[in-house]
Amino acid sequence: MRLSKYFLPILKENPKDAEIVSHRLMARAGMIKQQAAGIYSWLPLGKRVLDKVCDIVREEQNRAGAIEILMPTIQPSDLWKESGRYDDYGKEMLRIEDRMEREMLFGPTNEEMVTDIFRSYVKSYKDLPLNLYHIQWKFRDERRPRFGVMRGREFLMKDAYSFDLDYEASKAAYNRMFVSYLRTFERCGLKSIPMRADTGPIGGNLSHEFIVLAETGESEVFCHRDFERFDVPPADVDYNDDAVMASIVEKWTTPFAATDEIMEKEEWAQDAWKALGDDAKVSARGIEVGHIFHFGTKYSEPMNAYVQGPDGKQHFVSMGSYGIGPSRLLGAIIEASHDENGIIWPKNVAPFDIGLINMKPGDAGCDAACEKLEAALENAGLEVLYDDTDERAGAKFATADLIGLPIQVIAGPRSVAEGNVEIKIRATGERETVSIDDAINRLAQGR
Ligand code: 5CA
Repeated sequence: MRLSKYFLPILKENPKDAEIVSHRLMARAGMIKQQAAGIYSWLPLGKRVLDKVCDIVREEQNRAGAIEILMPTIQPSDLWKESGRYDDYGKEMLRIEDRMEREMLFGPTNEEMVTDIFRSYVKSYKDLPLNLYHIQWKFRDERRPRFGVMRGREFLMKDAYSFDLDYEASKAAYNRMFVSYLRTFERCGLKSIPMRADTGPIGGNLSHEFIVLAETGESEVFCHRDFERFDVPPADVDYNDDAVMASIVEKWTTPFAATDEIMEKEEWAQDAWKALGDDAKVSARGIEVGHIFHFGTKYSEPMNAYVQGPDGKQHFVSMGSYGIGPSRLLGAIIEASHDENGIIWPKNVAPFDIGLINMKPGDAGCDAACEKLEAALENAGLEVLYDDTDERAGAKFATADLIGLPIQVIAGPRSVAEGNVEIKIRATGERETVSIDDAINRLAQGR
């Protein structure tokens, strides 16, 4: 992609209301534009990263056996009246009336709708287990939308819903999602810690939040230092083996970890925290990037979602729901990975792999070198953003650091005359002069 033909509206100033670094950097790097409180347009650079995060989320959901569907953003109120949540949800729910004066709403979550899909088609335990997910925009009329995409009113959510015959099977489904979350966040370049959590309006009595530690996190969290050295399960972990899944969950839930809400409410948590030695204690702020719930028959009973069991009797299905906020994840990734000059994208979610900087467009040598590099790197399957604009070199460097592509390749007239370019690693600032052919070979091979 040539920058001269791209749409990358860089801002020089920080937006006034941007309290945290990820919000400032996303706005300045031309990733998002606020349209109303907590409502954003996604500009090309932001959209690319959002898509990459969604691809990772999708791959890991599929790997764990979940099946993708797409439910609408607008829902009829009837389903929510069946579950009893239409009144419970209060002002966070955006209620809409259509032209026939029917009560509709912009979905804040989809437990009711997916339960309706399930009960319409599934009648036998033989069709279980089933886990359906979608990645869709949600709306919650948050009292205090803030921190950019981190606490939006309109935000993207991956929400999965599992259906099983009984508690045991449902717990196995919960464990599969638990493991897939560890993998998902790690692939996004984040270390997440699962913590016992409050269930709020979703309900149920078993729930974990996946928390990324960051100074600007909204919740205060408490956990054991052991988490720092835990390895995330590999891609070929066997999701079909319930015992393997249970042992991973056991490992990751044994050291103490809890959010402030749990600490306030539960005496056992306060006692467990007090019992920890000072050197084992990590008390920090964290960002909730995922939240999983087991709530059994909370929705299946009032909504009559049951299957015929092996005993010939009808059983209300046991359910769980599993959320990730891809839009919030972008903020969390930037909070965890930036410096004073801008964003530092982890490789897997970077909007482009390489920023190619032509320091003197119009110079025959620079143009030829850049064109050669652009073509060769793209042929090798790398995504290149080629800065062929007439900006000053200083402004180009500042933009490259701000948008945070992992590698910069810099072509200036003097080095190009000697057949060389400079490679700069964004994360470390390391620079190296190499021949153009070496640069192509090394970058194409990912070295
Ligand atoms: N139905 C359940 C799980 S599918 C549910 O709604 N869970 S939730 O309320 O915890 O939200 C799931 C995830 O969505 C959160 O972990 C968070 O990553 C994201 N999320 C929730 N509210 C917001 C918000 N206002 N802005 C951005 N992301 C949000």
